[in-house]
Amino acid sequence: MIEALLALGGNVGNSRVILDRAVRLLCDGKEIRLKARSSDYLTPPWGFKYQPPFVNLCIVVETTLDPRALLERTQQVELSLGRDRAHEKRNGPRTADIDILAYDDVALDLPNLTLPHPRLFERAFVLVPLAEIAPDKVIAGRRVADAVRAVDATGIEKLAPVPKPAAP
Ligand code: A4P
Ligand code: MG
Repeated sequence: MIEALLALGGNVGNSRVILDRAVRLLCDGKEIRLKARSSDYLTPPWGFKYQPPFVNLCIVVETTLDPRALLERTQQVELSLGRDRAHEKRNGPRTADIDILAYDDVALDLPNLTLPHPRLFERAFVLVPLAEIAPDKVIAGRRVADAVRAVDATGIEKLAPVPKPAAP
């Protein structure tokens, strides 16, 4: 089993419900096991500003899949949740985006997969949830808890857990 860190985000539809489904679809308990999950965060849109706020979260998983197979699996989950890459604008609205932030200490630069994720350290919407569950993780020589202090986290709001329906 290899440890991988993933970031999820979305701002179309009921993002908390959609991203919760994404985590459950992805982490089947066999090839991908959920080790830790951050809170959900409401985050101001980054990049293209004129769109609704996003919900973001991060997870730590253990997996038997190699990096390419893991990417394939994340893209299958995005599609099954209604993501339509053909009609999306870069940095624009989407139902569910799943990025692989890091896969063990692997460094990779393939046409469709760069590891660690090249824009990870610019993004408070990734670093804030990641620092909640993996503050001591070192990625590309940087400790997550240090990296989060270097970004502007203005407007990022930690959301309370979604209440579970009361038992009958
Ligand atoms: N790809 C390469 N490396 C990776 C990796 N490590 N993990 C390739 C995942 N994918 C990777 O991705 C484009 C291509 O990147 C894929 O085909 C894959 O082979 P994509 O998901 O289609 O496009 P993208 O995610 O829009 O690209 P990018 O540049 O990563 O954009 P963002 O930032 O993910 O854009 N604001 C807030 N607050 N929260 C957000 O979650 N997200 C975006 C979306 C914009 N603004 C946001 C948020
Ligand atoms: Mg993506």
